[in-house]
Amino acid sequence: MFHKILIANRGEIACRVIETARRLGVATVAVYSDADADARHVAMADEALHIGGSQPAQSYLRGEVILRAALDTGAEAIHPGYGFLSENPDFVEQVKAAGLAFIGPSAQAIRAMGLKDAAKVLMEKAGVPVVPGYHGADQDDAVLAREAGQIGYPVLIKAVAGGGGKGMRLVEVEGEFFGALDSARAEARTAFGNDDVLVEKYIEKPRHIEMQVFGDGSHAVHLYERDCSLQRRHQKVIEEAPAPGMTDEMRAAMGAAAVAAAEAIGYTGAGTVEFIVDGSDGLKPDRFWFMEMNTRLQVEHPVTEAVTGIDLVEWQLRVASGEGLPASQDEISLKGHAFEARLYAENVPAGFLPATGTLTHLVFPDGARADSGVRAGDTITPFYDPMIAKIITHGATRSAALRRMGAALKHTQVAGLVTNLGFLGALTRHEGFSCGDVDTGLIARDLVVLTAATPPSAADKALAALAATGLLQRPGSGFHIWTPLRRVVRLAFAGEAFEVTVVTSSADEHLVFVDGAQLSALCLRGQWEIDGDRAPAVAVSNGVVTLFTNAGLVFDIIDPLASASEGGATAGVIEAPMPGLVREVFCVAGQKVTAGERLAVLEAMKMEHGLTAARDGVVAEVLTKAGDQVEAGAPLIRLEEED
Ligand code: MV4
Repeated sequence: MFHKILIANRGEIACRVIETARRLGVATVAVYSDADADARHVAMADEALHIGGSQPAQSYLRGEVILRAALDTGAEAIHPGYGFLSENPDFVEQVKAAGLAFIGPSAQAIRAMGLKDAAKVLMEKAGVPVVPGYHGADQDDAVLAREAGQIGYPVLIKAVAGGGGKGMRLVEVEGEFFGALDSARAEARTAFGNDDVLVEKYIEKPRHIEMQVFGDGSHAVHLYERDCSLQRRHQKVIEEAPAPGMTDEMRAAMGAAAVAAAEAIGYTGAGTVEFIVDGSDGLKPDRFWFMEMNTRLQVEHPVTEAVTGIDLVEWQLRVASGEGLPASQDEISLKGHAFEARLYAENVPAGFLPATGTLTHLVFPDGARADSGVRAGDTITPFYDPMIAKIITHGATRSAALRRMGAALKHTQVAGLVTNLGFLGALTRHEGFSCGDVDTGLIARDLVVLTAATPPSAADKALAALAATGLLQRPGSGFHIWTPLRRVVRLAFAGEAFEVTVVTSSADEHLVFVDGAQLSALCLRGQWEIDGDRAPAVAVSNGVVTLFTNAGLVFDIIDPLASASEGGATAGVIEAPMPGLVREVFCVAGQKVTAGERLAVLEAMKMEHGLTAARDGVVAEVLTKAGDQVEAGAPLIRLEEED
């Protein structure tokens, strides 16, 4: 076993590898870019080296700098994670030429699977079923068109150097072929510098089922399948193991094909053989075809770990350090069911646009595994994949595991930026998905209902208002109000402003008026209840209130400190509606003031807020001065009683 390894990656996978290495007593070296100087993986590693600028090309793709870092720190091996250099055969060769181990496959195996056409030829020779089609060297337009006609429409044109849908075009009828061919070639040329294509019969309503394999260079085993059909634009959203509806016969056939594929290229390490499956009439052993092989550990590997009880990173370290396969096929068993949901910083209503920002709050629930590269306070930057975490649940059955996933997502708390948490939750409640009826078109077909936003209830708005004024955070804070105090709070949800009136009779009891409703807010033994219902957790930061319900309801505080006006006939009192620093006082005793006139400025929640007079009157007392730190409810200015 190695004594020290360098992880040539970042984010959750770097953290994940470090965790296993630490458990095995292997020292770790992290590398980081400018943007990742304070990242979690840097903090977790035993050593960390800066390798360059934030853009991947300036850091995580700089093989020579990373190799130098490994040599300088005495690392014996490099773990590439996924993405970046993980499938770069030249890097593999450089690592090995420097006398270090690459924790992954050989350069030859990566090259063998790098081009789809060559990979398919290899697979046919190995007896692995490949999709009916043409993957020859002759790229003449007329030849390709003739082949497409012989295959029979619909066909798929695919870039041989492609992956993840890039350079791929579906052609339904002959008349569309040449246009689609030009378009696919143009995209492939731009994306891969290689515009060779192949043509395949399009498998209608396909499922994406992949087999985890592990090889020691001569033999390979499989660790069962994963179903990754829940995708949006070729980005996996929720993955699961095993595949719904899988039969023993089908699994045996797919497992044998995957092992044959791995052994055909002398595969070493963790790999995934992807199949496209015609699930239109259930899973049949004669209806799956080789798609491609991913010569790396994949993002979704945790679901395989959950159902097999095997730590794939441990296997990677053990086999890369010279051990044989840690288990025989018979020793690998399947237990229960697992799901993985990919939690992303993305603006779902805006078409899943990647989002950036600082995580002001991030809490994962018990009962689920959460692989994350970030913590509360960290920033999701535009330089890298905006993944926040992978949430993994396991159960004895698919429904138990899915229920646990639904609960885990419900109790995942994220604030500070927009996420796809609501979308993930909606998927776990999707009827078709819930009963295992999955295919790669599911999300596209039901996107509208899956991305529908849940508007806040009156109780949600009431809770947000209490939080905005600081009253929620300070139940029983001991201040006494001699008369009920009335506050008007202005908030906005999804850009739509609304007002909430809070009438406070004690620190633990408020009446809240919103949307024409009157609600009671009570704090009993430290737990708030709105109209008798337990209130969800809340976070307030930077003028934003986040309710951790419905995947996170986010309210902007428009003016949390609208004038605190008097209820009843006694003199008006301007109070500090939340703890803060008195920045300025604009009035003195005896001064005439008018309703709405700004009398002081309080700095709270990193914002400055004007405190205004609720009515015309004369200042009776100024009870504070600039520089005072004041508690919520502290009286600051008192107006003379009205005649
Ligand atoms: C296919 C296919 C159907 N028939 N090939 C998508 C990217 C890469 N993994 C290969 N992919 C597919 N290849 C044949 N012959 C369906 C997919 C596919 C897919 C296609 C269109 C839209 C979404 C998709 C999601 C997963 C797989």
